[in-house]
Amino acid sequence: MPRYGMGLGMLGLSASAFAQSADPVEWQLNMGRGVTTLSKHAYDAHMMALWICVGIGVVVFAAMAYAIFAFRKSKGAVAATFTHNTTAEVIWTIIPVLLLIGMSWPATTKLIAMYDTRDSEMTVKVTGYQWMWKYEYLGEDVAFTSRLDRESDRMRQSGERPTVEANPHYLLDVDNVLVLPVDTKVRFVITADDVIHSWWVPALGWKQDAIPGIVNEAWADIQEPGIYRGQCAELCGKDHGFMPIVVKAVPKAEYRQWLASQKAANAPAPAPAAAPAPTAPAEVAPAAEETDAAPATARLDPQPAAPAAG
Ligand SMILES: [Cu+2]
Repeated sequence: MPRYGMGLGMLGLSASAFAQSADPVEWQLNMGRGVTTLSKHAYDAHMMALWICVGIGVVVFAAMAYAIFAFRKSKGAVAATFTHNTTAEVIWTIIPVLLLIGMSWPATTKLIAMYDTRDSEMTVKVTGYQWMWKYEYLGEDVAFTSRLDRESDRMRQSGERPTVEANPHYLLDVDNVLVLPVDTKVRFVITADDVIHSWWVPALGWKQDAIPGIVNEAWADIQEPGIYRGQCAELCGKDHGFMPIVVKAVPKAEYRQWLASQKAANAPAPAPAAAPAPTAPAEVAPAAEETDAAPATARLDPQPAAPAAG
C-alpha cells in the first residue's frame, strides 16, 4: 500500500529535524539535544515517545482508511449489527498497557538520574531575586549577581526599536555570566529570596523552581564549551521577562584561571556587586529600582503616547 508508506514518510519528515545545536534555529521543528547527560536523556525519552506515537498514528489511520475504502456504500456495504467484540477489546487494552509500561521504565530511570547529585565535583548556589540571579561558588569564596546587561536595559526603557543588528542578544545578555567548567558534574542548589523564580537553561535539560525557604537541587555535566542562554521560567513580577541567564562553559584549565582571577579580585575587599545581596536583599530591590526609576517613568510616557502621535 504505497499511499500508507507515503503517509509514514510525511510523518517521519516532520520529526527528523535532527541536526541541532544548543541555540534554537529558524524553522527548527524538533526539540534540541542540549549539551548534558540529562538533556540527552530528555531528548531520547521525547524521541521514543514520538516514534511510538507515529507508529500508533500510522496503524490507526491505516485501519481507518482501509475500512473507509474497502467497506464503502457503493460496494454494497451494510452497517454492522454487533455492539462489542471481546477479543478486539482485550487487544486494544493490552497493547496500550504494554506501550505505557515500555515507556515508563526508561522515563523513570531518567527521572531518578535527574535527582542523583551524588559525586558532584563542585556546587553552585543559585538564588533568584526580583529581578536578577545571584551565583555563589560554594567553598570558593566567589559570588556575584547577574543582571540584564546595561545596554539591553537602556534600550528597553528608551522606547527605541531594537534590531538584531544593533543588539543581537537584546534582552538575552547579562552583566556577569555564570562560568562553568566542561566535563564536570556541577551540582546546583537553587533557592529564591523574595518570590518564586525558576532557573531554566534549555541546553542543560531541566528547569528548577527557585522557592524562598526551600533548596532545590539539580546537576549538569556540560559536554561542549559554549554560551548557553536561559530565562527565569516562573512569573515573578513586572520584570520577570528581564532576568535572563547566560552560562559560559569553558575548558577546565580556563575555568581554574577564571576562578583564580575572581578570587584575586575579591581578596582585598569583598566584591562590591555581591556584598549587599546576601546580607540585605531588601536593599537590592531599591538599588535596582534606583537605576530603573528615571528611565522607567520616561518609558511609560512614550508608549501610550506613541499610537496617539502616530
Ligand atoms: Cu524570576
